[in-house]
Amino acid sequence: MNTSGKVIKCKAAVLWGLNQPFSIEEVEVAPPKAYEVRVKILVTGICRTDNNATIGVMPAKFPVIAGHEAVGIVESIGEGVTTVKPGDKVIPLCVPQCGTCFACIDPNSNFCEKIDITGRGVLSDGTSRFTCKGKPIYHFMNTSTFTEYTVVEECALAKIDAAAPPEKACLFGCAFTTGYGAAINTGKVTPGSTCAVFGLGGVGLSVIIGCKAAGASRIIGVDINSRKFEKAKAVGATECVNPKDHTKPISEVLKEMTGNSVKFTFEVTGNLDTMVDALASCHMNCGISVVVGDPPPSTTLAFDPMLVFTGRTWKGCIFGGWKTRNDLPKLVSDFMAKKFSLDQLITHVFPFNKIKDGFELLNKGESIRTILTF
Ligand code: PAD
Ligand code: ZN
Ligand code: ZN
Repeated sequence: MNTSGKVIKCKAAVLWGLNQPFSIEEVEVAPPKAYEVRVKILVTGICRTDNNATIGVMPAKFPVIAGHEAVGIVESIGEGVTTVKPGDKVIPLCVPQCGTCFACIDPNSNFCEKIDITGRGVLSDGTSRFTCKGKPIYHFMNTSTFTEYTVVEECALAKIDAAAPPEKACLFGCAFTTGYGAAINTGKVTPGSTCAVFGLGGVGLSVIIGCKAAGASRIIGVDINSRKFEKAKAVGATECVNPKDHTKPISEVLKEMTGNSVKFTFEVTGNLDTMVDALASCHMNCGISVVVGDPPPSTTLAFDPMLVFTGRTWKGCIFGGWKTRNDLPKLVSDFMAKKFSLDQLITHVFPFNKIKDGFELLNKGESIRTILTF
């Protein structure tokens, strides 16, 4: 049946309010307006950032359809859309690439002004394409993928190889791209170096894959959940350490383990204390520490300025620093050419209506990535 130009009724997981459970509802998805695209979602991953939205750590407007790590097929396009067509395999982009803003023009920046990390929850014309029970439902991070159909702006879509397997390629929509890019683009890990990665979830494991690809000779995984160590080692960690097993600060433990030679550290938990620990853990003069975990909103951080005065560099990145529309198709091609494997990152594959089980596993620390299929 040709659905182009018509409202589509489909299943979606709606969050009616903060700290409310995901509720599977029938929603109406309006056709795309100019420069917008309606996408049939095939699979979507569960990321910590989605959970953060449910508890107010990531800004969102409610009621909302969350989700941002997906692969879909273009169902229909709005007026003026030229870069994708119905049938194309695509990844919705929580970091768009409009191509015209300051960040898009600057070769070293990817923080496109079209990004929605402040919880605007609407498309460019100020409205939503979702309704449920007569109420408008807000979008999330330009993507909203916990639904069978979504509408996104053309600049928030990367067209990928039609042969890419959706249940793996969805990880390019967040976890892999973020972590791998943090190591390659932001940290610029050097061959033979020693790295420490704080937080061994889907994003942290992807940082390890990036450190390994960059030629790091020692990669130390740090996590308060020792059940994460096996996977970390499987993707390239040379050793792992649990701060809870030590009475000394973790920066001292790492210094002793390495003879004070940790050059790169990555914070991939989103905890303020860990951000300072990771900074303190890299070499006092030439160390580079990268903040990848989402900091809680409206918080400030106290730290000893001596940590940077002596020469450490403290950096952060959104979505691994990639220019998303340009770079994602190339990353997917590298994956198809078997330059890296994503198998270790996927621990569970569930049908979409088991979304609550997926979040429960995440919060119990029992999953890396759960992929939901439609
Ligand atoms: P996850 O919950 O799967 O993994 C986080 C890991 O951190 C878990 O294994 C925890 O046990 C571990 N952890 C928690 N507290 C500590 C601590 N104090 N010390 C050491 N380890 C700890 O999350 P994820 O991998 O999906 O995401 C990780 C972070 O990255 C999270 O904050 C998420 O919001 C953020 C993120 N940032 C971007 C970006 O563009 N910067 C993109 C995607 C996700
Ligand atoms: Zn832009
Ligand atoms: Zn994410």
